[in-house]
Amino acid sequence: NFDESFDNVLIFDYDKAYEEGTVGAEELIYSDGRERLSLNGKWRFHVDVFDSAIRGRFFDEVLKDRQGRDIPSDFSFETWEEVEVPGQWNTVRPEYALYEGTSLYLKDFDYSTLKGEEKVFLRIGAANYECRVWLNKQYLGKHVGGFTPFMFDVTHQLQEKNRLLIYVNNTRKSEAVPSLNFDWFNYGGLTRGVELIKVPREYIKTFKLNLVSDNQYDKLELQVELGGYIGRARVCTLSIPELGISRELEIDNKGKVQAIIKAKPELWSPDNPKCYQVKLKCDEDEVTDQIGFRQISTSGHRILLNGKDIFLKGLCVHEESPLHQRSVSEEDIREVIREAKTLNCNFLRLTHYPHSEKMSQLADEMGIMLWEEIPVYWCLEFANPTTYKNAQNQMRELIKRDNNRASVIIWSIGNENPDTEERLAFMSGLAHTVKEMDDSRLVAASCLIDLDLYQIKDRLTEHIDIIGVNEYYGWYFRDYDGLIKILDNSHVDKPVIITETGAEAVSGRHGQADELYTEECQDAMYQNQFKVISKYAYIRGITPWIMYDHASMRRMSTIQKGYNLKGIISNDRKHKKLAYYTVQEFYSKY
Ligand code: GCB
Repeated sequence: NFDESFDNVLIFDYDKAYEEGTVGAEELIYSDGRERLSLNGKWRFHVDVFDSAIRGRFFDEVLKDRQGRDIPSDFSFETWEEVEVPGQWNTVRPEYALYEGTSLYLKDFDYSTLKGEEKVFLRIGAANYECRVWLNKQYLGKHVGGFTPFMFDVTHQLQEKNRLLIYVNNTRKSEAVPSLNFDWFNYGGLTRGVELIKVPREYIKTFKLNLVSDNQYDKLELQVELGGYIGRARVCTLSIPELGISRELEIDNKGKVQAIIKAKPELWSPDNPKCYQVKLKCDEDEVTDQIGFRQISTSGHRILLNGKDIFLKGLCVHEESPLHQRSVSEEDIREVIREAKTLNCNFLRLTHYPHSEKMSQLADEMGIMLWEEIPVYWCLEFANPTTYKNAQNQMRELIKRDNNRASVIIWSIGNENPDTEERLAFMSGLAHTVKEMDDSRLVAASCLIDLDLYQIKDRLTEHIDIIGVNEYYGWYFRDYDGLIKILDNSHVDKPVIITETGAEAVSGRHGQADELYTEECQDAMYQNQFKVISKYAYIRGITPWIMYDHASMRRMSTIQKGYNLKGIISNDRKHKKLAYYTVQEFYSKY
């Protein structure tokens, strides 16, 4: 059978390579200062429900049988439709709105051939969910996980005329992260940008610069790792002109730099989002970035930013444009942050997966603290080692991407997961991974309440710095007595953030406060919640659910009509519900 023989070759070999970490595992710090070629814009596109293109080896372009004889084919790339990258296929045509499966993207582009010993990486900002890539008919590898960037070294595949073919499949799977059931829209496709990045033979692979942890304010810690290291570069130069820093630092024989540099930067905070122009040069490679410096820590029930007690005044937000798209523009993101600041927020919880890197860059610039999360959401196959590896990989890719962003103060390892032995091992493992990679931020998760004992109770809390609590008193539970009982009964030794609370309101629907789905009902819930929550000193932040109404495939129902309506602003961002003003006023008092 033609189809099956190719399935075996393709699926078996590539999965094994992925398992061994030999494909899709390239790493390169993302920053300005390098030669890049954007491949964004118009691509050709083909929905492929039965994977015919892969089975039929479209990427070979000439179809042959096993004996090498031509076989008739009925396809031509020229006839594929045109789509925009970044984007999602769901908005291309009404027929694709709820499509979950395979699609193929094709881009032809020219590249001037490499003269010296440079390397070129192909970087895909995000592809939801599984992605396989061919360049000039050669298979580069696959990536799993819909929200983090990944790279391939394409130095040897690049030609003057190039054809890039990308398979993206957003089928929900039990073993995936997230798994089968989640409350947001499963957009499919190349949802973030695609580009080529050129680097010299020895290049800066990773670099991290932050204030030395342990609440010190006069020392920076620099960690650099070079890629392709052959011992040519002996030193790298760090410059931060505004701090009068220009330091040559020695590279060790493994191509690494670890240095402590005396400096007393002005501290970053939402009120003073001070960032410094930083340049790092190693031989021929040079990267530049805007970096802010701050300390974040906890002490008992308190959260300390630069040593000072803060209350996190936030909101949850999904990544979705007002046009019902996952791919968001810079202006869309600026609008979110501006709106949050108008609401007197100093914090946003980016749910439930990594948002675009543009968000954390702009949060640095505009001054808002962030909670970043991976989609370890509800039930996963916690006992499945492949699922763990996948979640861990998504966490690592996110940390590597944003480790120089001052705005990111919390890494969240998950949301509302059942308290089983397998889940505890899985998530405490993730907490450990985070701590190992980054001691300059806090680890959190939205944990569990025991509804029999009326207590915040979750074994995971031992492994994290901040306890998130999602509770929907006033909505899923209509009264507030339970909430008061829980908060009275809970003896936590760490700061708690109410990471979710909310109620549904159809934008513009009015009625009595006890009439469900009206703005008055939603608003009453907010007023009651704030009254209760503000009495508990161990609660050090709130991020109600949610800033904007958002699309969700599991809410195809009478009133919700495909949307989670708990936004305090409508999905098109045009209408502010009554609760908006209650949040704004409450936060103005802190
Ligand atoms: C939750 C989830 C969130 C949902 C929300 C809701 O607990 O964490 O993803 O959208 O409740 O509206 O039910």
